[in-house]
Amino acid sequence: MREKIESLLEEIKTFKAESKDQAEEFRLQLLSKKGKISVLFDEFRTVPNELKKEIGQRLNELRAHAQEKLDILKASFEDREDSPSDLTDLTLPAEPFIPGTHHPLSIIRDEIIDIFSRIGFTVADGPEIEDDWHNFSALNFPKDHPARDMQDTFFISDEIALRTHTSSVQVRLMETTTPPLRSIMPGTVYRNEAISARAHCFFHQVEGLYIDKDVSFADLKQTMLYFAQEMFGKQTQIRLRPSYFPFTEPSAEMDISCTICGGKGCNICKHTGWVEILGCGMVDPNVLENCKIDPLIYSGFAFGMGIERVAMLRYQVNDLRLFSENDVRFLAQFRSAI
Ligand code: 2NM
Repeated sequence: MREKIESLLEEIKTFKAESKDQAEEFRLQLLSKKGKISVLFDEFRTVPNELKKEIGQRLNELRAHAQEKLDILKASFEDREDSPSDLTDLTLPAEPFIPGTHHPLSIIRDEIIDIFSRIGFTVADGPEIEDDWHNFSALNFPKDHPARDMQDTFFISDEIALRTHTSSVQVRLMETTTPPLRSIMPGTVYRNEAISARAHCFFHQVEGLYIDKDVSFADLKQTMLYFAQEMFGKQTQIRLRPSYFPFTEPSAEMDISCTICGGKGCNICKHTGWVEILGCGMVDPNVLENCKIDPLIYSGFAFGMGIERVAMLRYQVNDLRLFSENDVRFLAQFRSAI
């Protein structure tokens, strides 16, 4: 009997539990009703009377020992569940937090909004799925204009298409607002084109509109010069070339002095010293009339630019597809100043 008690004591001392389950196993083997200690208590009845006092004492000590060991094991596993394990070193420096970046088109769009908001332009928004009136008819596009062709525009039905420019938002604004009005419209536009380094089936535009009494071409020119110098630097020069758009008369295309070579001639400007940046003009009186604005009282200018084009010049990106491929090696290079 003594030897059995001693060997069990040794067993308890050396027992190691790695988990809650193993602690429970310890309880079952030693302390349960059919466990090794209970068996010893049963055997105790056969111990001769003169030894009962000593053996009884040893048995009680053995049980207390086992119970104490079990309590310690249980406590250690409960602790581990809601407090850091021994492996957590709270003095280590924190994991570095790597912030994301803004998309280059978002950075440029926000800069354009910022530049125009400083001279009183608000931002307007409208639907990307448009009807024929807002995308074409109100804007003075003749019925047989090539832009109305299936080859150039994504039609959803006879009357409904994906907008091909954000001028449709300007029509909505003119229809619902009495001048003066001064807004820019940033947004995605869609054209049915084969995808290449220079063209895509969708791109991003900012168009602007200013209508009031006595708005002149001089106002347009000065506003465009202000924009070019804010976006590309104070030394930037502009030049306007006569052009044609259905919704403006007169119309012009605007070049800026090449930001790369400063006008001396390089690959970007194809050795001309100038790069095209936007289209603009005085809003055609037909358009004003279509939008219930009296062209005898009011006049206005409008302009439109591709955000991709501005971003390509600012960041010297030579392939339009990079903007929509979501390659992080490209995107991670852009950090917004704002
Ligand atoms: C351009 C170029 C020139 C333009 C005109 C209008 C509206 F609605 F007032 F008629 N919105 N945008 C416009 C004028 C757009 O983009 C190259």
